[in-house]
Amino acid sequence: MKKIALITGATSGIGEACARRFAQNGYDLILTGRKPDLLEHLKSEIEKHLGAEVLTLLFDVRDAAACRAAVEGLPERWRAINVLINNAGLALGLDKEYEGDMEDWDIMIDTNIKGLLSMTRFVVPGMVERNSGHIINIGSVAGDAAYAKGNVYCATKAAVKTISDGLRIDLAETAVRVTNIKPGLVETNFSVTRFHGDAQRAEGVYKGIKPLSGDDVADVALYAAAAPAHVQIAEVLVLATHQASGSVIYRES
Ligand code: NDP
Ligand code: 8X3
Repeated sequence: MKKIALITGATSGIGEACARRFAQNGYDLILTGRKPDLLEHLKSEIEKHLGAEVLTLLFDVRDAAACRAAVEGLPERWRAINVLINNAGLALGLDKEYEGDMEDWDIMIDTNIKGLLSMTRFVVPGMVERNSGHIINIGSVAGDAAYAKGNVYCATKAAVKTISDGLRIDLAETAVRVTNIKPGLVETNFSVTRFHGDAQRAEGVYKGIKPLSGDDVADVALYAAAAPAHVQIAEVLVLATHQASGSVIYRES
């Protein structure tokens, strides 16, 4: 029986790259997202070309009841999840804290913190019962220290770090592992979303620097998952070579 990875937010960027990377390396996949066409397209492509079996689940991670129903409703064959990748997340806006959009704040907090917590709450008990499993949270360099106008997004990723650390403590008596991956600049749909669809402004974020790709982050996730059972990759900060921190980025002009 192949291992099973559940990936949230699999319809784009890092989540999509993790889907392909884990499929290439012997996992069957539970892929979750909000866009049915993209999910089904990814499922058929992976099943056809990468030989993995894929189950898709359509829900918004902000809806705790939907998260619960999705996990509790899994068919028997899919219940023993080996790896949970809490990837679904976003930044909205880049504004001074005292001028920020409060609706954007709610969406970031509800997705990046509460959505991740819901999935953890519903998937991890099964892992504890089986004394086997791995939770990989996609945090960010943004959680290490605030950067200008990053305020609430940075806070959500700082929360991901603390939530990962807390879970690792609570699971120390089990064989279940917890990894927090903290990428820097990754070229995905992230900045287009942050700037509410302004693709030109988003392009500027990656100007003069070769950013990471979703695949680069997926490689780190796979490395953590593939480590021997006694090795827990607790946290990884992964940056583009010309990025030194959330706010120090060297750009060629
Ligand atoms: P993308 O925008 O390319 O992908 C984000 C994915 O998350 C999409 O599939 C999106 O689906 C999904 N998603 C967002 N909100 C929800 C929700 N409420 N319910 C379900 N799915 C949701 O960005 P990335 O791949 O870059 O982002 C993935 C993760 O990586 C995020 O947690 C982000 O914070 C983190 N990260 C990104 C970095 C970067 O520079 N790109 C760096 C560090 C961390 P939909 O299209 O339906 O919104
Ligand atoms: C995404 C990385 O630095 O653009 O978490 O916020 S950053």
